[in-house]
Amino acid sequence: MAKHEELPVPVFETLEPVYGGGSELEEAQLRYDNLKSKFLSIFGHNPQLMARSPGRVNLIGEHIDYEGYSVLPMAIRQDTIVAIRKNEDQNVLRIANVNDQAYATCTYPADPNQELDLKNHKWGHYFICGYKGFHDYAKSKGVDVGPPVGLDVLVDGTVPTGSGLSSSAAFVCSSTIAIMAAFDVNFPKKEVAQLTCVCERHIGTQSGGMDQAISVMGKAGFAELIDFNPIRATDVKLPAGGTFVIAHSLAESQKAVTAATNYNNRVLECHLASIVLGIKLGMNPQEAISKVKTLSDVEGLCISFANSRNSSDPVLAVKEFLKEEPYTADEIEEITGENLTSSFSSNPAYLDVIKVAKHYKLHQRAAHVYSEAKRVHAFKDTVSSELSDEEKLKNLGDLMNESHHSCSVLYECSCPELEELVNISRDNGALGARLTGAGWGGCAVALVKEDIVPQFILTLKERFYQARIDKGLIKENNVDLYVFASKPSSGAAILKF
Ligand code: NG1
Repeated sequence: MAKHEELPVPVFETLEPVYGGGSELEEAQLRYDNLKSKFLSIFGHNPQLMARSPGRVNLIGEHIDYEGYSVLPMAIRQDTIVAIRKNEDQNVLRIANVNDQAYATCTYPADPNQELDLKNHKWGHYFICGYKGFHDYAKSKGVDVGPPVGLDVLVDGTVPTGSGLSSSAAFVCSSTIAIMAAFDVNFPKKEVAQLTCVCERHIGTQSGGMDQAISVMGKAGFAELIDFNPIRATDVKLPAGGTFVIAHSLAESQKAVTAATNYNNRVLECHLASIVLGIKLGMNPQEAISKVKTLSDVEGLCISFANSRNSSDPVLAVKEFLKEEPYTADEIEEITGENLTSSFSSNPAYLDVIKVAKHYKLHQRAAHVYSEAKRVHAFKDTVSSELSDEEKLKNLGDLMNESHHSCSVLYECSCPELEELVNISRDNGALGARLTGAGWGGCAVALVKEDIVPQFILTLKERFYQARIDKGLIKENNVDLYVFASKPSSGAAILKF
């Protein structure tokens, strides 16, 4: 039997296989009906098909996907649906949103080689990432999709934006899959995961691939251990009796806008840490600059060093060879023998980071990455161990707490609102709680025993959200959009009714 990741994106004619039954199915039915009738009234014809791709919550393994390490997320029920139709009469891409108050219709040329104007950020840019990505990939595979044609597109998203739940990947993946299906193509899921990871980088972030992989390959009832190079998904059945509660800190993390000081800054710090470690562990500086890209590239050298001290922990090399005080650019250039700007002249995202960075915390970032990578495997091993469900849940909670500490102290990607939320969660019965996704705002995820979930959510409402409702930050009737229990949901699908 073909492996899960080698299968094409599934095509369904009904909504049940995606949304199950009950109230979720009813809600979904309403959304699809609404999408279809709006499409008709905006564009004057029915959509050819629809594609949906979900958001995700990462359970453990933060900021390590771009370093080549496995992560353990699950798909959530919130998703983005893209309705699409080829329009040969118009040579433009017309991208509308059901929420037209917040997202005005965008128009782009049909040329797949167009460049995105990143200084003028528009929500439709994410669709164009998928559009460019599909065309580039089809070309690289020798698939002839004919000359560019116009597309009419209507989008409906329920993944809260800037929340660390991957609204961007849900949008890029559903767009790419809708475009792919509109051109009568269906690549295997692992190829879609890879191409969407690469094409989302057109938006300016150096995305690692976790979000697209889980969005495309998620499975109802399972979290997934996602490995990279090559991309692979392994089902992880979570122990009975525990539920993940997702809670929004209400601090919005605008990843594309803050990339130079936050997300891409950390990617560059890890890259620099790996080059410096490579050199300290015997590599020639030129070779390190040209060959070493990630901390996983030098993990073998770090482990060999650790072995000489009767350990297998790469963090030992970090402690030995990377100083705790931040490095200045001059200090790094002295080690590498090359100017930072010329080392990374082909990477505009890095150049933006270098322009504004005061210093680089190599020790802390590398210590986080190596220790977090280990926690992912400890999490997976706990789940498949012989322990009782009760013991498993306790251990998973402890690992989540350790992960949060590392994100907060070593990776510095938390914020006061997330700290408050995590502390309230732990004080009120969570077995573990941590920020999820990129951080600097967005959501926390807490592991909570099933029987206390309603009480737990109520307490969060009282202790965290009420004050924010009083300040007018959110509306009382909307609070369920910001705090909810989540089950592992299904991945991307094409819907042809
Ligand atoms: P979110 O939380 O969706 O911004 C980002 C990256 C992931 C991963 C996490 C941190 C993108 C699209 N996603 O996720 O690849 O690096 O941060 O673990 O850039």
